Amino acid sequence: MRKTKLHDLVVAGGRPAFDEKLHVGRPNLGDREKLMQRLNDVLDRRWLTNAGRYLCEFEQRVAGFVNTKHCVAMCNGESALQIAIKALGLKGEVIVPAFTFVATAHALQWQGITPVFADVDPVTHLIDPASIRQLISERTTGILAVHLWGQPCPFRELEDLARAHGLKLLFDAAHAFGCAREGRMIGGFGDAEVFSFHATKFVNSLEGGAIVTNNDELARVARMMMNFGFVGFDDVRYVGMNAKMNEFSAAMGLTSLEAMEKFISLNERNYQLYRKFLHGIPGVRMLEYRPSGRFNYQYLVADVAPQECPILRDRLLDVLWAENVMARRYFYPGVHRMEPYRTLFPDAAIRLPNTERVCAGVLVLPTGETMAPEDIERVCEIIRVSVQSGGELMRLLEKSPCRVHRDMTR
Ligand code: T4K
Repeated sequence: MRKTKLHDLVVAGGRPAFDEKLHVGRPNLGDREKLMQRLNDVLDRRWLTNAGRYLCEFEQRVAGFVNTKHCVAMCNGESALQIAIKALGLKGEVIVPAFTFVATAHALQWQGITPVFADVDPVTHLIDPASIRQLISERTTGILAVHLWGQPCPFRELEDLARAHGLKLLFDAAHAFGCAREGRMIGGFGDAEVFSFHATKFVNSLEGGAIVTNNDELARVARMMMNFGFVGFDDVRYVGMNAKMNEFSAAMGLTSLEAMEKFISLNERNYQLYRKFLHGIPGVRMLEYRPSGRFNYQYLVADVAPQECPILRDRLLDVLWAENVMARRYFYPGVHRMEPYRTLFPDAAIRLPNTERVCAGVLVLPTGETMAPEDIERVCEIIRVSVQSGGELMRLLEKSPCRVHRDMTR
């Protein structure tokens, strides 16, 4: 159903714009037939996991694509982060952005390392080197920066800071596969970088992650750690864990990799359509990407500015969910406001003003291969009508609050 006026909206008595839910992380699938061939081959050969053929091919292709000496693929991005952190020998305190997915901080806290939260740039949402500088202490052993939304971090400043203070530099590149800055692919920065290939990522292996690095020793240690610490059949040298990627995941990862360029161009098309259809709506803007980079556009990030937009971001989310548009307010309320960090650092918000502001404004919109151009136009119509109806809509929502974003049904 098209939306042109307040009473067309579900919250004002209309019918939903979409019969089916539109999701932010709807997986891209790639060539199904090729995937099925690979899965059958895995079953025929009865080699299901533990350094299988598809895993080795996936690692080689990822390393070749991002131009690093090593790729160590694992069962998910958070495990890969944990192993990278351990293999790098981080301890004490590590500086991380407060505006990220909670896995970034958990990967440290899980092994008794204190995440120290830095603020972010209010425009790019990336970690702010000036904030990091103020947080470096005698206990700091590293910086764990995040290429948020696939935008490369300010790597020169971060490399200078790490060098000047003798710190390790690790990048959480969960959002940034296929991205580049100034001609350098994400993957080769710092001591190591970590990708996620979770189902919701534009290249996915169902669940999956990887450490990429040019450091031979780091790759060797990481490979042991993710296989219980084994070197040979009977020789264990480290406290390891089981973080191996299985063959079905690797088969999916390869199939997804082969369709990557198609996914990027669809995501970019979707991004440009959102920009076009949201243009001129007061206080609602799409994230702008720097011209010098290559991006995967897998997260379509809008910002709803409270001073300019007559409707609050959270009320807009209520309206969208009622229409079956499952937009997300990633990464609300900020890692520093989640447990255990909220209790450990009750005053953190005071020195994170940009994080607080960004958390209150971000709205991530559905994209991926299942979104047709007319779907995007209709999502934007809902936003336009909501903003145009501003005060009246806010009063209506106050009378019959419809906090649908708390309903997690799929
Ligand atoms: N670092 C950063 C910066 C990250 O963003 C992440 C993960 C990590 C590290 C850790 O990497 P992994 O260990 O996950 O490999 C999702 C993803 O689970 C997570 O991978 C991702 N970041 C995060 C940003 O988003 P949730 O809790 O929002 O997922 P969920 O289940 O609500 O799904 C998101 C949307 O996708 C929903 O609208 C439903 C839809 N969906 C999801 C799945 C799994 C589908 O349509 N189909 C599906 O199969 O965390």
